[in-house]
Amino acid sequence: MDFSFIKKEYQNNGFYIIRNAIDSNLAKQIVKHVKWLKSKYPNTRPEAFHHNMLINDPFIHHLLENKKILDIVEAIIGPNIALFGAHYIAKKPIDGMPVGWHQDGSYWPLEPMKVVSVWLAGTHSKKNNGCMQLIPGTHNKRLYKPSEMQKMDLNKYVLDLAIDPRKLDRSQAVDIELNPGDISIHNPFIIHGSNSNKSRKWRIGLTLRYIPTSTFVKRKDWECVFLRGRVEKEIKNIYVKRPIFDREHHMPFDAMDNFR
Ligand SMILES: O=C(O)CCC(=O)C(=O)O
Repeated sequence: MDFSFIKKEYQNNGFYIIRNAIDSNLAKQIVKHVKWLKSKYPNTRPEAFHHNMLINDPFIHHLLENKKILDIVEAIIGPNIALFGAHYIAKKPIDGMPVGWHQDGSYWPLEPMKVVSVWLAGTHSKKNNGCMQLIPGTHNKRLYKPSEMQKMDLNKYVLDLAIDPRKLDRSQAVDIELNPGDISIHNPFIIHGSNSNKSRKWRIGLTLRYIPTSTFVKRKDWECVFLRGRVEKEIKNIYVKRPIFDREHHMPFDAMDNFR
């Protein structure tokens, strides 16, 4: 599908929402995956199901192979695509943790900072259960350095650094309200965050970070997934092998037979 129309909106606003990007059955399997990870890692909060727990998981690879999402990503970063980050930010009912205001690029060792984030909704993600909020236009500003940010308590916040909210015009923030299967995409410079989830319903999102294969991830032994186009031989990123489904170690899912 041709998603080239997205690029202009994305460039102007720093984000874009695509409704029904994946079908509702796949969105339900995202929720099931989070519950499965919760029993696999009982001592980890579900806001912290990070890259290392996901990168060799066949269900995640199944999602990453989704043609529509890759077409959307291609419209933004071009035809040679890899994933360098995956993270479930799954907020439990009643005490799901907030994400302080930040720009993703402040954290990332990318050369150059060419990257787009996809936020994929497994559940409804609304104002009342702590949806992502972002401040349009801030993608044209400079990146805050980690040294200019506040240290946050990881027992209370999802991320360990945040921009002092008094430095921001939060009256301009927009709520990125999504239904299961919708996605939003956002720019690494845009300032965003989210409130806690005090509602009685889960808020489950999967963030996926895509780079062109010409971007180098300058972090030792960091594993990426090559997804489309061609690998740039002179860029020494590490790409994982496609995993093989194994009932003992992986969640069963609809397309697991393709992973044998
Ligand atoms: O899931 C959230 O509430 C925040 C997401 C976020 O910070 C991101 O995807 O970069």
